[in-house]
Amino acid sequence: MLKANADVRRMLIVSNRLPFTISEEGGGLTLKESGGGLVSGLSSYLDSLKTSSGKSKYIWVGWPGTTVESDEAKEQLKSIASADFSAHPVFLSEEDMENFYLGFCNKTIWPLFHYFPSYARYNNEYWEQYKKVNEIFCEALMEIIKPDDVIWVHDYHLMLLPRMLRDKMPDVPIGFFLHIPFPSYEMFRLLPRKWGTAILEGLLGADLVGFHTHDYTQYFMRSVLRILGFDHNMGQIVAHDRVIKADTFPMGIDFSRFHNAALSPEVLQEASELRYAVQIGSRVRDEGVELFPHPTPSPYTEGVKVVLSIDRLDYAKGVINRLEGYEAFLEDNPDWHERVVLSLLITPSRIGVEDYQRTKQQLEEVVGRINGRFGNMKWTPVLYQYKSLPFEQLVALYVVSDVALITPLRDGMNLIAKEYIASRPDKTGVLVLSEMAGAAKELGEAILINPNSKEEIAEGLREALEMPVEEQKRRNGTMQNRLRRYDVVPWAEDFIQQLKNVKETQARFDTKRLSSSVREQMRADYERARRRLIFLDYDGTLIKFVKDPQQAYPPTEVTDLLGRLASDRKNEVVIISGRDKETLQRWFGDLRIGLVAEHGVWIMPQGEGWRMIKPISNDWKPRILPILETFTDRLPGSFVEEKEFSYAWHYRAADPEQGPLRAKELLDHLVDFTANIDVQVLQGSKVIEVKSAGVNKGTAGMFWLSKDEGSKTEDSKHQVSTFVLAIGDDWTDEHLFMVLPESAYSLRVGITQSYARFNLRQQGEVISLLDELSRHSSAFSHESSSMGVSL
Ligand code: GDG
Repeated sequence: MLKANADVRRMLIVSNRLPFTISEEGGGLTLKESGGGLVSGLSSYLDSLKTSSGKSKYIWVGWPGTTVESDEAKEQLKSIASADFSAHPVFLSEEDMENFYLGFCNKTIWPLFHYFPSYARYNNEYWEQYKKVNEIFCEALMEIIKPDDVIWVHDYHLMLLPRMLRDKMPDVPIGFFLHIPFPSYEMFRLLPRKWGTAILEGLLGADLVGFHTHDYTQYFMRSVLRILGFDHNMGQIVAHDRVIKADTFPMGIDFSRFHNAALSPEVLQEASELRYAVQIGSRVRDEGVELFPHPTPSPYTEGVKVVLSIDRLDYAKGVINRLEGYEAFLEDNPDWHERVVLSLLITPSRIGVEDYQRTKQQLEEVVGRINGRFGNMKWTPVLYQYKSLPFEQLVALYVVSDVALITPLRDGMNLIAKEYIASRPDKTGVLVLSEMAGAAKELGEAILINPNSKEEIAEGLREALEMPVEEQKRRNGTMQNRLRRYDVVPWAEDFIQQLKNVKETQARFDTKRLSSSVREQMRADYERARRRLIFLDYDGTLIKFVKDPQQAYPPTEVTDLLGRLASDRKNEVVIISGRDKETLQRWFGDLRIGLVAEHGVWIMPQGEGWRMIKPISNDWKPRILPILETFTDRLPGSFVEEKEFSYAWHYRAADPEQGPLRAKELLDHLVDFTANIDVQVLQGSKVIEVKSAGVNKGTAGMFWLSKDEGSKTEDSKHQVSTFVLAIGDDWTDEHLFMVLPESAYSLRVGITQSYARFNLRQQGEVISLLDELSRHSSAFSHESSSMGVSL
């Protein structure tokens, strides 16, 4: 069984980059741990996945960050990566990376998913390369994967991988987590349809798809509905033949790592030096305790404050807006001149993408403008660094900063905001945070601003700088408690636990799934039976649904199959449908089978004419029709089908979101309206039926079943009398399932709760099952018809 802490199963973590950088020293390769949110975040969780003997129970699979040419170097790297980092490298050439990483990942997906559609390039070569690299990852995984492994795929570089793996490993647990926003449908649909479809299908190859916020999860499910047509119920999606879950897991940080580092002597020393270096004051206060006595008095006034800004170089991080907000703040608040500095740290990133280089130039221009405009010999308003700092220096920056100003235009989560709060052991400091960052959903006590408004940034900054210490502590205390509780280990454990739950849900459905042993038994019972009664629903059971029900006439494959079954004289085949009797007559009239129309209003035993089981009236029809017509007018793509004793309001061809809403409204309306009329209102698959009460598929089925009572004979040897099989796909078939004898084989198509004894995953399985039975008919029973019970 898959356990949350995975001490039984091995975990394969798959991400674009492995958590180290490679350098060549003395002719050999040296691997050094690299930073980054995912890496630093996950490492403490992964540490918990060690056996008692210290052996890792995980393998990290990804690109090692550089092109490795020779086979010898590849082997060397493989063995060092495995020994030192428990990692398995995926080798990619520079050309692979060009169109894949710099291309599709960072010029198509990244801008689009961060709401920069004008930056997005739609280049077919990028797409082809994206597919190819996902395949390369799949092959690399197949080299090491074992059936008992748990796979956790990370981020937008590998959205096709879950499906590719699923095709090769149908049962292996696969989780996928997206670290960036999933955009709204309007943005996602900008992708060419073929790509968008493949990406969604790719993700649905996983068992669990996770996002940082509820909005991203909802947007994903909306795209799945609108593009693939799969609806969801509380995040559970039944796609093709599997249950998949989409859910929200706001990623946590390694809280104590930052918190403890902020108290460590090395970091405090570093912070003290920083404070001295920027000459902004002589002390960091920890509830009144002086931590850093300063050797010389500061040239600045006592109250000088540091405002922190740290980001990877990225246009989505909103650094230019931030600088403009800071500029507006300095403009509006001359009293703050010389009393505040903005410490701007930009970490190099995606060097080869032009949009990033442009962003760098622009932001450097604005830094120059602000310093030139407001600065003087004593004061540099923006202290700018373009580099990556070691961990201790990073935390030291968090420690010395009175305010963190984080204003991304879009950000999946933003870990810097969380790390800043965690690195304030005395609970002072103020976080000014963009409401466009996923982190804003959890950090409501921060000053939330809209990053598109420099006025809001300026005002937020002023409020932060003037916030009383008690208020700072109150807010940070609440945020720290939250971040401490749901830090990265519970986050990862929660994800893996949910993955386990999905697997259990799938297994529950699988227990009702027609297994090969039950199928074997069914075949044996079928063969031995003296008489066989086979009830088959039509739409969704014998054929797939189509948008226009009149186009759903039976293909030859189906009529041939029914003909074959019916030609065995032991068999009585009954099509039991909601359709009108004329259509059924036209389509199946030539076959030697029984028919039931309008959900049981009309029956036609084989070789006889149509008749009603009991007299029913249709006086109610003129009152119902106007209601249905009104709803038809209001929902393009819907229409009313009139039958003798019923109406069907179809909405399969309507908008997939609006359709169910209107259907619910109509249903409520009809239930109220028909309270005193002798009709029943049924909800089928994308159809609402109103029909005369008193008959249903169950009452119709009873007609054939009760005939059987009179003719019951038991084979003395096998104790088998009538073999009853019923297959249907929607809840109108449940009426039939309910009246069947216990020994009957009742099968519901689709993964859903049912009175049926067994589930078939998809419509195609109905055909193969009947085909198999019909071949048994032809092999064993045709010529023995004289032995059968006469029908
Ligand atoms: C993506 C999503 C989401 C930064 N500079 C230095 C440094 N860092 C570390 C920080 C932090 C990480 O890098 C940055 O994480 P972010 O969350 O801010 O942003 P992305 O890199 O864009 O990450 C983002 C994240 O994935 C996780 O799901 O939150 O929305 O875009 O951990 O500490 N670390 C060191 N020196 C630096 O100079 N040592």
